[in-house]
Amino acid sequence: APRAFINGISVVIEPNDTILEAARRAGIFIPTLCEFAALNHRPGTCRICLVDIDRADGGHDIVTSCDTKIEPGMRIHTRTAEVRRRQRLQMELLFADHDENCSSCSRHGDCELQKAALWVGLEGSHISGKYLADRREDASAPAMRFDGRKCIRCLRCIEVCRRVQGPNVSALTLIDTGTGAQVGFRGADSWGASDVCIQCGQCSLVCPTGAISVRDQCCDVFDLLDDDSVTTVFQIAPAVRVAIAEAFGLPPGTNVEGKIVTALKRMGADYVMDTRWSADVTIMEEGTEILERLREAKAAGTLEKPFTYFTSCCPGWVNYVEKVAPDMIPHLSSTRSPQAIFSALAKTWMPKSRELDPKSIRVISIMPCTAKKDEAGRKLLERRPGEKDTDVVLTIREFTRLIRRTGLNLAELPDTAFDTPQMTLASGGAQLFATTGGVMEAALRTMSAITNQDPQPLPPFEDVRGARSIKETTVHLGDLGDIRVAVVHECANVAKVIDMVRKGTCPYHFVEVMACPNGCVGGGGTPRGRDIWKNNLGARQSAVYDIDARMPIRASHENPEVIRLYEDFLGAPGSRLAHELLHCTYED
Ligand code: HC1
Ligand code: SF4
Repeated sequence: APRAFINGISVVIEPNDTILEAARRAGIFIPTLCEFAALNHRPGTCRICLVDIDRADGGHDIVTSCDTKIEPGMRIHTRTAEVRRRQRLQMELLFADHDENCSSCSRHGDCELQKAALWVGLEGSHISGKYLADRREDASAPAMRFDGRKCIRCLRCIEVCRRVQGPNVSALTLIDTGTGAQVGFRGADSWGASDVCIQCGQCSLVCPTGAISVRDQCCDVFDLLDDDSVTTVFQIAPAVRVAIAEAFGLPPGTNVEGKIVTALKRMGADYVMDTRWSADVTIMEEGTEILERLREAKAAGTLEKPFTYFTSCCPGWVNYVEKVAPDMIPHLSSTRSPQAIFSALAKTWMPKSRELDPKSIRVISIMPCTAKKDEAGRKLLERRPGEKDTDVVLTIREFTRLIRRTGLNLAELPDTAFDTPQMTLASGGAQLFATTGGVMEAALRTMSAITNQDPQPLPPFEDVRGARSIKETTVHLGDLGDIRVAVVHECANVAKVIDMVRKGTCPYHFVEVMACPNGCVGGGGTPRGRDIWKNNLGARQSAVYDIDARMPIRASHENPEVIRLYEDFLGAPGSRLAHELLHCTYED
């Protein structure tokens, strides 16, 4: 195989290798900043990854290693005095146009720019902030925040948005030119006015600095915890327990459910409960809704040419439908998400069954998701004008800050059980919600048990497991016969399905869509870091399947605390009260 020499070490060259790629394969470190391997992104804008190449005439070329092809016989040096001098200069120039206000930055303690400064041995930032261009700050969006004075124009955010959510979203774009060049919002003056951004937060996961962050609501939660007249009810999303570990130095996928409960109890939480319980309720409502539609179609003889129904628990996907594919609104299930169902019942059933003052209750959800903040603010989910069922949503990253601000280290905490089986006890199916394919698998367990009158827990629906972008399977549902379903994650992949629905050629009766990579375990509110994005999702997904396999109840309809909800309060799935509290309409 052809070879070259880096720092005197002979390295193998693969076709089309850049110097950076060959170096990495050989375990030789070159500092980089704008480059992002998981997106195959190397815009060459930061110019930190400089190396020195010996020329045949005895001279030297200093080049960027991320976009320079490595040639056989090349002699490359990564740490010459000249390379280090230029890297430091490059770094100083980046800081000249950076608001280096680290103490209040969202990236404090976890900043790629600071890391790069360390790598190049920055000695002093003599011109830091001296040439700060007039860049915007934007706090107009429900979840996402932009601070252009922290942006280093690596363009990762623009790339991740286009790649994950597709060209119909592509909400971020480069505006202006020269020194004024900055990230802006396609077709809009502000983030809040964007009619394509779905608030999924993927951009915040890849941003190297504090330029893109999430509205921080930690203080809102401390205020509620401090207020003696308030009953705080926390709900923990299915994905949170397996997606926070990295933030406290634990291996990805570690289940820290019991530690989360301990942390919240030490903060003074009144009730710590589980969104998985309401995920089981979602399955009861959605399953009943879909089965009813399928029975109607069978009676009308139209089952062969299905009317496709989509799940509606992912708020990024719901935003996508409303913003870029509103003709799909009639295809969305009317069932609210588990977050919204939990909150509606915490404000209605819970005070009744526990003799609490409903006015004292505040619901705080801990979510892997940024778009859940947006969902919580939806007008169409208000029972009375201005009254929100979900009071505050904290992403995992905010929750991490909340824990640190309380002086706790999650990794060292003992386990505590959730408060109560009521509004907590869950099936394995509910845990599956955290991964792509999980809502579908949970729904299939219940729908097939009901229609096939099979009391046994079902084997795994292997075809909807894993991380392929589109998965499909056929299930036999009693006298309804064979029903076709599909599972999609990342909105970029859903365009094909929508296209088929529009053309009348879609073969699926029921489709699950999650906007984020691998579903909620890859949500925009999960721990961020260059080596985390996409790389840790497999471990989190396996943890989800593992928890499900160990749970005593596997299917939503077998959950005694769900059965009790219907006996005690709602009557039956799809009842009038269930419709009033657990279903919704969408914004046309
Ligand atoms: Fe999700 Fe859901 S699974 S959307 O991915 O349906 O956020 O975890 O809480 O609501 O249950 C997120 C996760 C979450 C809802 C549930
Ligand atoms: Fe400091 Fe990094 Fe924030 Fe810039 S982005 S202010 S360097 S912590």
